[in-house]
Amino acid sequence: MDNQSVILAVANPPGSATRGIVRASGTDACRVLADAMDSSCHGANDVRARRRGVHVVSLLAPSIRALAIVMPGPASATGEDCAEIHTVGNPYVLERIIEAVITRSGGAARRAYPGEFSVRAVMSGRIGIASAERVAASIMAETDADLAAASMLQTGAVEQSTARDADEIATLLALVEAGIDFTDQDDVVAIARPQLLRRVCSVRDGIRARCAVAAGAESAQRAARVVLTGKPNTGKSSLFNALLGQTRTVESAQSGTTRDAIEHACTLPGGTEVIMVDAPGIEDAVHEVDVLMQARAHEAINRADVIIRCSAADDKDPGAMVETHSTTTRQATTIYVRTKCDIVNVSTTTNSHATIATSAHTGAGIPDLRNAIARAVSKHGPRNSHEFMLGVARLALLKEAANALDEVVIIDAPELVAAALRTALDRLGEVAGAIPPDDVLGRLFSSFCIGK
Ligand SMILES: Nc1nc2c(ncn2[C@@H]2O[C@H](COP(=O)(O)OP(=O)(O)OP(=O)(O)O)[C@@H](O)[C@H]2O)c(=O)[nH]1
Ligand SMILES: [Mg+2]
Repeated sequence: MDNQSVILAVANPPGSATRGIVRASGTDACRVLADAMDSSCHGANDVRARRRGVHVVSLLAPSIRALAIVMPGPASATGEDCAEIHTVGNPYVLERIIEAVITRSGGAARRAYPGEFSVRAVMSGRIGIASAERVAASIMAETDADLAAASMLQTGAVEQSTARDADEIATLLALVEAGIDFTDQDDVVAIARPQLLRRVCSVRDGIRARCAVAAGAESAQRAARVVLTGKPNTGKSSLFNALLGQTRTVESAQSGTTRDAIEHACTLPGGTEVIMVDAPGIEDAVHEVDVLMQARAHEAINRADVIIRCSAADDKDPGAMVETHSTTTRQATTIYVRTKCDIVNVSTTTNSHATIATSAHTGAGIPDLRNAIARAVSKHGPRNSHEFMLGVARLALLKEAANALDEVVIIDAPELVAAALRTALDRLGEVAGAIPPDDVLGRLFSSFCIGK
């Protein structure tokens, strides 16, 4: 990753806003921005001189007045010189500013990659890898539960246990190296291989166990996706709105009203938050748009943790829909629901499965359905096992450490054993606080958005 260029990005969310921000970071950030300003304006000289503070400037292209905020390094978010241009929140104007700055920079500036501002903050030691993971998790959060999980990413438990592992591996490495260096001296005894293997395997198994707990905690923390599905016009959207307690999606007597998967966070009894998804009705695709709708519906079903299969109370052949859905690839829990039960009374037990009778119009059965979803979601595991919450970067580092320790078990030559132990020690050291190498950072920061 190139650390020399000045990186630029729009730092506010996509779309129009009252104010817009172009963010720059890099050793030459102030000079590069000043070159895109009218130098007869005092503010441009303050920016060029890296003077901390807010300066009024005139941009050359487009020719508008703006505020420039200068935050010289190392006391800045990235540790480098940072500067921001605050102006009108028009995406077109912000893009023009970035283009103009890059063009005038003579190759010194470029657009930032996703997460690159945070990469630089980690590289310069301004934030630790755990904080960066927390930023990544916060960016991707869809619910309050996701945000809470993001905040748990920095409990320190992982660092402490990893520091203990690193300590043990450092001891073993010292013993192995002593064996290599002093084989001719009687009073230095290298560690016996069985003892070495026992201690290495103990550390490795501990690491793997923590990785497994972390993976479990991650999936437990992720809000479950609850997808409503069934034939067109079954009353899925009406049920979706009834479950949410607000009208979020269009209901209509016309078949095929819902054309896209619509998502909304929903809090269930007991406080569990889920992502409720209203999907297009399942039917044979005739027109081009039907193909797209069916693709959206199947995509939603395939990502579901809980599937609510809806069939209308007056549907003479509700089983047909059940067959259509048998291609689901994930292990989702299915809840069978009869809709529109205010029109016709239905039996809620069939030979194969229990069914919940509902009516979006009268509200009958909605509390039962909400309870059933909460029960189904709770099957996905405890949602508070976040002591060992890990982000993707630290998880990858720990896995690499465990893999290196696997090598110790299968190779015999002391030099190679020492090299593998050193690799494991480096990875563990990175988790316990040191700076991780570029490739691991790349894995983490590819999940960021530009400007973060
Ligand atoms: N009587 C009665 N009518 C309902 C109920 N739920 C939905 N409807 C009616 O059924 C029709 C279809 O409702 P929607 O919720 O749009 O059905 P949908 O399954 O989302 O339909 P598509 O999006 O086209 O697949 C509308 O006219 C609703 O008013 C209900 O509980 N009782
Ligand atoms: Mg609908």
